[in-house]
Amino acid sequence: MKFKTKIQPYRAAAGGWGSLEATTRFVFDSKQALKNMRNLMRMNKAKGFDCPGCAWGDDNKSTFSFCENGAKAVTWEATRRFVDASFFKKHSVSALYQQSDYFLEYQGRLTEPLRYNAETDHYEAVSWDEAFALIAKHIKAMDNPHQMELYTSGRASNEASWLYQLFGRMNGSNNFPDCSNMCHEASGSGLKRSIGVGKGTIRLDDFDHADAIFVFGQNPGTNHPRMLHSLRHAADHGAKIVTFNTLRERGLERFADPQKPLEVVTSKAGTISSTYYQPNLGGDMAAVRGMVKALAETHRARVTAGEKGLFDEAFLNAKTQGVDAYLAAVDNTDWAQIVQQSGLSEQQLREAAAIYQSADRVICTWAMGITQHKHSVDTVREIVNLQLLFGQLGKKGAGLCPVRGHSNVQGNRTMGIDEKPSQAFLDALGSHFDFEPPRAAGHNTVEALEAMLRDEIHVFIALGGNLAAAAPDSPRTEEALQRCGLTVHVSTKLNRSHLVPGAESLILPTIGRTELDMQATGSQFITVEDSFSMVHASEGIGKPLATTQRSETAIVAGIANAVLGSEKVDWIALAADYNLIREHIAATIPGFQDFNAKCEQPGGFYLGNAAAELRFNTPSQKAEFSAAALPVSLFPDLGEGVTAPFTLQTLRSHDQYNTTIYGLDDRYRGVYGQREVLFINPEDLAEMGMMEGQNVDIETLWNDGITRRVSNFKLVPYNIPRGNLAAYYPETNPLVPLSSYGDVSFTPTSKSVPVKISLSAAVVTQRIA
Ligand SMILES: Nc1nc2c(c(=O)[nH]1)N[C@H]1C(S)=C(S)[C@@H](COP(=O)(O)OP(=O)(O)OC[C@H]3O[C@@H](n4cnc5c(=O)[nH]c(N)nc54)[C@H](O)[C@@H]3O)O[C@H]1N2
Ligand SMILES: Nc1nc2c(c(=O)[nH]1)N[C@H]1C(S)=C(S)[C@@H](COP(=O)(O)OP(=O)(O)OC[C@H]3O[C@@H](n4cnc5c(=O)[nH]c(N)nc54)[C@H](O)[C@@H]3O)O[C@H]1N2
Ligand SMILES: [Mo]
Repeated sequence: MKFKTKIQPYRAAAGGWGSLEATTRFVFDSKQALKNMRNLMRMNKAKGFDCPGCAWGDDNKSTFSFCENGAKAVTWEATRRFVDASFFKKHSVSALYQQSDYFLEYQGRLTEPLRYNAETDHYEAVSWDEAFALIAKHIKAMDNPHQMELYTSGRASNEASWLYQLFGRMNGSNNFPDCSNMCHEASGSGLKRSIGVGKGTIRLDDFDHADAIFVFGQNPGTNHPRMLHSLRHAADHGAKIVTFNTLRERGLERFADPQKPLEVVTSKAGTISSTYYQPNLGGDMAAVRGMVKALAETHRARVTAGEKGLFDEAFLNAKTQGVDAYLAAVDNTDWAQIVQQSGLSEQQLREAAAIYQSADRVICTWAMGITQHKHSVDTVREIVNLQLLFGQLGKKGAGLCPVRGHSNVQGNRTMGIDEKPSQAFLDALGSHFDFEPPRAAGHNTVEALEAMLRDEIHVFIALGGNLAAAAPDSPRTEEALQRCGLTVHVSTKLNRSHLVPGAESLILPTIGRTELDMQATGSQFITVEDSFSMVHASEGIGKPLATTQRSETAIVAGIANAVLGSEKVDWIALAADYNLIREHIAATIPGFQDFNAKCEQPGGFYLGNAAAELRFNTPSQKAEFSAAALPVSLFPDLGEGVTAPFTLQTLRSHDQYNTTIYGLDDRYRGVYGQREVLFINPEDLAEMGMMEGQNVDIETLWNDGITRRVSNFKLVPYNIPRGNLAAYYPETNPLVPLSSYGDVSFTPTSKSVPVKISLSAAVVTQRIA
């Protein structure tokens, strides 16, 4: 495939014509325009399916609750192109491995179960029963239950993921690595420690009541487009939107609502951010601390003058603990360190503090720019500290909002996809099913890969996702998968993970969320949970491409039945009627009483959040301040005299869904027809004696002697702080060391990789010639 490449800054607002155009192009390109349009219109409505795009909530009010990128997610699933055994007859696994992720994705839907033949290096057709029998054979041959890893990607439904965790635990292990480990883990860990619950405290309509919204480290224009409606609406009503983002992101600057035709026609775009700060990568903890330092100063000055202070003393006294130690830590942090680490001036941070202080109700939102660093848990807790000082919990229009990634990643955790489950949950599961669940903590994603590399893991099963491309340190991750005795992928589309098989490997084709899920007792719906703890039903409508595809729930049941039999759990009966699964969920997971009845409520039901009601499930039963010091460095000792000239973040383009590459454009950043680009500050470019458009190699500086390099990335000057770089994931995953992960969270540090760059060999030769 050949693409026309160009770099051309995008001058229009986000949304608007650009996204209407792009949406219609995607809808019509996929050759089943009518069916797609019908799908889009039913997305996120009371009846219909939940958008598989992101985990943003839905108000069920507007007629067309879809966005450009949701449209892509849906149309991509609805393709008529397919991959079956005859496709693999033509292509060996090693030949396919040479192809791009875009090529793999473009081949279409997987339609029949396939088994890898190591002798011929081709996948071949296998029956479902043979596939389940093969899995059972491998699992029964393990020396102990901890030799299996059950990976989950956040699109799996509540029903499928609950059944999956039950299977894993009945088989004896808590090894449940999942995509969340690479994503919002720091939010869960940080929030749990600070406020006792690892989820956001606000509801969607809180955005209508906020006076200020602080948006840290996220790019909603691309990754949560429906969030722009909430931000735009809030801004129109006078709320201040303050953005902290290393890059200038178009979607955070201006937004024309594509669902308001007048706005599009008149190009009347609304301003989103009233103030935009560009901290250094990893500089947000310092930035928030700087704000608090300024606020504490004002607070004390007022109190000394006999006036009412800034902080909410009543809230602090009644509901929190540790404020004095925290403020002492703030006093101990000097401005020089704050300015150096945040990359923002004292004046900018005082200005941000002034906006914060003038708002009665404040929401703080964040995503990967906060969670994929070494000190992410401390950074999340620093944001909580700020909010606690002002009592910004338990009131309308205020609170904490980690904006989740995958559409049901929050639900998966609620259902028990958790390598460190609570003892109470295990007790409930054990007594309901009369078995003794494993008590020891299992592996997260990094630990799972490490164990695989040590040859401690025999069976790897993935309920969705694409671990080979999503995990860091690609060559080591691929080797980890290849070292397994059996790898099993429950997937909708061909991806990189299928091409690094274990000694034996299976691809099990599943139907997607948009498709009709017909089981023995009739058509089934599933449920999901959004970022705002709303659980609702989702029912597909499209006819599956092949009768040989099965639902995720049926596949999990098939595996469990083959391994464990039906003595304790009649897995096959559960897969025949998902209501039965929901009855078990109701009996084992808090908040799900009368689950089946509640699914009838239009828009779903709210799970509740104790912290939002000022009940804190922490050791002190209060919200706990964290008094962590700012990190001394984001990197380990890189060797004598070695310092990293650049810090690289790896992020998403506009035309991708994680490792799924829809197209090669990144419209809002002005990149077309290519993905191997490196965003760099123009002054850094000049200082390096390099020019726009030249190709460079990027090499990681690390302390383990391993060379990590990617080549031929085109330099694109961009509005980004000096010393910071940005390039797309997953192309740059080979640069992220597996041993570089967040403290406590174990999340790979995808947003801070120490690197150096040099002109690529081809260019150097050209120059010499
Ligand atoms: N269309 C689409 N939608 C998606 C996804 C997708 O791939 N495509 N992925 C889904 C998933 S799983 C997730 S987790 C979310 C991801 O949503 P995002 O978190 O928005 O994803 P990223 O592209 O990684 O963008 C990170 C943003 O944070 C900024 N940033 C990076 N480091 C820092 C930092 O240290 N400080 C600050 N202040 N800013 C920083 C970057 O400049 C960038 O704007 O989106 C979900 N929705
Ligand atoms: N360098 C770097 N690495 C990162 C990140 C980063 O910002 N930078 N982000 C991290 C984040 S936030 C995340 S969440 C992870 C994502 O990690 P994963 O969730 O593992 O990856 P995805 O790309 O979302 O998975 C895509 C695959 O899922 C399958 N799939 C799609 N829909 C369905 C379905 O309905 N059912 C089933 N069974 N399968 C389906 C398809 O086969 C598709 O190829 O990546 C992480 N990796
Ligand atoms: Mo994510």
